[in-house]
Amino acid sequence: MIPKKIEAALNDQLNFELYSAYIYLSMSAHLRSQGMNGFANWMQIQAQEETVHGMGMYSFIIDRGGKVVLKAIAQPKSEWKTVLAAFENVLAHEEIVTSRINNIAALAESEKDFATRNFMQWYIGEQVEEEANANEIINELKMSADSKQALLMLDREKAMRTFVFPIIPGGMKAPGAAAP
Ligand code: OFO
Repeated sequence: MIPKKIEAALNDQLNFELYSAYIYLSMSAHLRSQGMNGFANWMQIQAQEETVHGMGMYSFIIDRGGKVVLKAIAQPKSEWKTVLAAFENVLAHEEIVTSRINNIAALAESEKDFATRNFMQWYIGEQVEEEANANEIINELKMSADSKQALLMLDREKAMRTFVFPIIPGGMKAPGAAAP
């Protein structure tokens, strides 16, 4: 049985992951309105990944005998001055997510809930990747600061990103995956 404190923390983080999805979907919509369809594609895929991150927590809470309680998702911003500003927002947001994930892992340790501590390990690794990805794109955008042509090339490159279902040990199985 999952400790109540952990159940509450995971339900909060489930909400925050869906909020992340909402932010990135909003960025995607904004970027499309600016004709930046490649960056918009990148953000849309990011939103899909965040939904799976949230669903990982959804499945884990249930598998541990807890109850999922869905809360309201906060309204995200809908405008960013530049593509760079949007990606700086991504990085700032992911840094918040990292600290929340670390806090849950620390709580699981203090509660001696090693199943949750083990489950959180995937998210800890994922956050390293999330921050690195945002940093990389911020650097690319800064390097292309004065060149519309460079920005267009980056936009075309980001159009190539495709969705790969994240496999989270202990989380939701990929659609169509064989039952264990
Ligand atoms: Fe779920 O990693 Fe971003 O928020």
